[in-house]
Amino acid sequence: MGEQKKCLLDQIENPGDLRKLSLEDLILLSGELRQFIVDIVSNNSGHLGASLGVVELTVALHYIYNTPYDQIIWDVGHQAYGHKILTGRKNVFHTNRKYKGISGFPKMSESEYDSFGVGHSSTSISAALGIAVASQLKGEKNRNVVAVIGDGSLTGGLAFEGLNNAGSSKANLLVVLNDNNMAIDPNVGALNEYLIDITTSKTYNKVKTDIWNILGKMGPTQRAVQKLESALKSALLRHSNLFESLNFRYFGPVDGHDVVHLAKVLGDLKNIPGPKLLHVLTTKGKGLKYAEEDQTTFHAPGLFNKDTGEIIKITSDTPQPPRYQDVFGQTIVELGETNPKIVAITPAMISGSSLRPFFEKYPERSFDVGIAEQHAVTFSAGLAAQGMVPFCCIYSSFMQRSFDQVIHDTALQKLQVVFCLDRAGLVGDDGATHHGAFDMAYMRCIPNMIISAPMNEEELRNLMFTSQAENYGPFVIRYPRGSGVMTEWHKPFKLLPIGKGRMLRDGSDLAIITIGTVGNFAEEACRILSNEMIEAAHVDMRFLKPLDTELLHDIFKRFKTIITVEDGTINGGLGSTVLEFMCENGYHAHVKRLGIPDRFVDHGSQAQLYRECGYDTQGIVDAVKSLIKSKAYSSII
Ligand SMILES: Cc1ncc(C[n+]2csc(CCOP(=O)(O)OP(=O)(O)O)c2C)c(N)n1
Repeated sequence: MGEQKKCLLDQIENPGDLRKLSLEDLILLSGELRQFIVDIVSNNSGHLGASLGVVELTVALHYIYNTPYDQIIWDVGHQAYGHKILTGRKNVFHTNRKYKGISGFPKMSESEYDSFGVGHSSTSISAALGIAVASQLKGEKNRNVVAVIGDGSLTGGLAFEGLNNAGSSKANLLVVLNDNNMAIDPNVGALNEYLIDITTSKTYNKVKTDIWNILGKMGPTQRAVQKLESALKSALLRHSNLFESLNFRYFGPVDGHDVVHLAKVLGDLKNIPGPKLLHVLTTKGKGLKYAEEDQTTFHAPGLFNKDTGEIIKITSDTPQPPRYQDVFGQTIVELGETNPKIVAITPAMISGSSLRPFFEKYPERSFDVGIAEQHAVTFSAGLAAQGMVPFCCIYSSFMQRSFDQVIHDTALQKLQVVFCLDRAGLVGDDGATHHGAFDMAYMRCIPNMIISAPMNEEELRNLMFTSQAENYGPFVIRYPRGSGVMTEWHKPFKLLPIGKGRMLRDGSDLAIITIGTVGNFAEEACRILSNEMIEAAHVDMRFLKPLDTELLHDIFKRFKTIITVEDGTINGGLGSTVLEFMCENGYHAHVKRLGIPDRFVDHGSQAQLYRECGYDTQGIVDAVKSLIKSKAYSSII
């Protein structure tokens, strides 16, 4: 990117200022906006490539549409940094994804320009249709509604449910398909092939030229619309179009980096009623050579040197524990060697789940199914029905999409699917949409499920080993984002007894019951408390289901003060399970539950959020001390 004199962006407080610019100014502004994003994201981390790819589109949309009255609905929202900067958040953009700062995704409570909150993919068309229909019902005839969806997000079934519904409506809706041929990794599937075909097809390029010639000559009059339709119809005789067959008027493909042309096209489309789709071709990472060349890395690169593209890593002289996802990624390769039935399924998260080594070593046993979590689960269930052992790897929060597929297609038939839930618990800077808060609560109520959470890397390996050693039916292994605690983690596999926890430390004053990696906070808390002559026992449950009732009987017989700690919602999770056990078995104890409270937790670092929610080491120590001081403790002990 060449050096540009910065001036236009500084003048833009909101899209109203943008609309005062000339068409030609939009080119300069786009360059400045792109540079601004690079400057901040290289220093702050966050999503990069997607926002760089839609700079011109963002500028053109806000230039043409009367936002916030007109509504722009971004899909996923990781590409909306330019939108945020142009809609009054330029001066706070350096707080993006930081604790108490602005969110990395559009959020209705943050700005009137964020028409619909998002973070998970494939929602934009349905939401936009709802908004458009509501506008019709309210008699707001001149309101425009635009959904911007990537080719990756279009692979999600929900997007097609939206298209199907919108196509049969008369809603005044524009879907902008931002086609960069990428999800986080290269986009996959037949739809992707279709989009490549339509993009490179001579017929379509001819149609595109015909249409824009007509629009250019006639302007936005009814006559132009009619001519356009007849041009399209004759084009369709030559080449069927998926979107046209769903009753959308299809336009494009157009160059998504020609901001002047984009603005003209959007201006013309504004006057065409009904559901329309504009196919826009963009390059992910546009404008930064290294980001264009390595689009997967620069999807969300962390800190990087903006001049060289070098990723800045915090280095240390001493060996550091690995990330849980990498332990998972290496372990599934090892298991795949001895068990040829193991297959890996991911909904578009090969890199994010560290599955690349497995995909490279066993391509025939590896399936990237697109951003399609529901399908991923039922597809896995089908594989399991024929005796394969699917490791269905889905981030905890995205697994929420597949609730019925887990119940109806998997658990009801007691099929052996290993659900590997990465990013379980508070994930940090992605915030409320991405926290893996609910999986223990929503999995626990399903019969036949085994639900486990390792406390460290060695446990993760052993749980993975155990899950495939025998057919136990559906088997959840949840593990968090980030690094583990062990540097010596690569040990021979051990079979773990299903539904059995372990007493890690005995004590006399109270018991702390944990599940998963928060057990490490508890261990540390026990050490601190012991120095202050408070002896806490610590139990790591390992399994939320089946429950180790023998261990719990022992705990409730011996302790009258119990703290449960979990990296999940306290409603319906481990704490609730322990309370149910206590009531059902007639025990009487003071139980304090620590975990994610009954509210949506925003973004920040994981450490900041654990602190806020009060279940880090300090939170456990504080909870123990306040319990011991409380009347309940002395009356009950
Ligand atoms: C339901 C869901 N699954 C997975 C993700 C993780 N994810 C974030 S962005 C992304 C790729 C989106 O691709 P596309 O829509 O083409 O946008 P691009 O990044 O290419 O601009 C994925 C898989 C998500 N946000 N939501």
